[in-house]
Amino acid sequence: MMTSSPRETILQLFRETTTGFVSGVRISEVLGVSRTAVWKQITSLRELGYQIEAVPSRGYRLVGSPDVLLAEEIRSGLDTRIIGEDIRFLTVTDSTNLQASALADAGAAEGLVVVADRQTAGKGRLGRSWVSPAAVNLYLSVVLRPAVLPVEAPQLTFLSAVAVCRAITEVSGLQPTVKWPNDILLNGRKTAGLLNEMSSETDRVNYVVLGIGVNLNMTAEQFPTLLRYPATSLAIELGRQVSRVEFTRSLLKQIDTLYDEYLRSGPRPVLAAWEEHCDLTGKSIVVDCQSRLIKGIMAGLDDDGALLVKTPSGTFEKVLTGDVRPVEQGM
Ligand code: BT5
Repeated sequence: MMTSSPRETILQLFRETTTGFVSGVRISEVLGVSRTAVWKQITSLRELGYQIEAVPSRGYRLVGSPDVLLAEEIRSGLDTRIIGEDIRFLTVTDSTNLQASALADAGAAEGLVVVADRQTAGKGRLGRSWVSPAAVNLYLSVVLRPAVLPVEAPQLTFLSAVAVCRAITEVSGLQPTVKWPNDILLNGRKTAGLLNEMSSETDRVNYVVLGIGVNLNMTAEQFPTLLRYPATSLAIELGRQVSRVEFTRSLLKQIDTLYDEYLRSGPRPVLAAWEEHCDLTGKSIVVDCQSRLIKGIMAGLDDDGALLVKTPSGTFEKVLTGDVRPVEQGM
């Protein structure tokens, strides 16, 4: 069962009221605390940016809510089975992946979500970093404990990618594309990155952390000048801000649905959904594998998430790591 914090309960009472007002007496009855304790909770909500009026003899009225990724905001109306029963919001942290891994090592249950307003050491792949300014984006990690072999765990990267694409479309109407293995693009520019990390033994996964960074309301000035790929945010593409809370709720719902499907039907439906979002499927590509270049037609994904490239001689090459780019006309 989910347990509600006093703040969460008060926000719920505001949501349920038909008159707009919730009396102090009612809050103190529901929480089972004194009127002074109620006042302290109202003050703490105000400090977070909630605008709450106190009207004598009528009670409290909520007149404005901030777009803060508080667990109670995300959970409100979140209809999921596994994901998000336990949500930890951190105003600032090093990396949500590090925090989620530490909690998973300490025994956290499947479905735990760690979300931060800002990261000081946001991680990309291969020791790279993820730019994570405050108040604009989403930095989130989910702990899963699937009963799969360690070699199968990379399939979950594609699950996160499809979930992010669907959440973007649900919240903004935009149609993202994916780039193997872990990028989500809008108009060819990177708008989200994924970093899945795993703890495993030889033949079993202890846990997987799905790390997801989405540029939601970041402005062009907030991007560093030197990035590996051109980057963008939903707000830049849309010309308006999006609600971080609404996006997060949509994302968790999508992850929940896809994970349920993954557990019941295996990886194929998720991999097929990813292939549908990939605009390079069937096109000529070059894969830079550091030591060599592979040229061919992008054929799709193998069951373990490896990239399949059909070479000019008709054979299939299976690529586990590399950087994909389209073959430009005239090359
Ligand atoms: C990724 O790495 O794309 C994985 C990013 C995962 C970030 C999330 S945030 C929540 C969770 N907690 C963490 O600590 N991490 C995860 P990679 O493919 O290696 O791309 C990193 C490269 O993208 C950097 O070297 C930059 O060039 C560029 N980059 C950095 N920050 C960016 C941003 N906010 N938007 C677009 N590109 C960025």
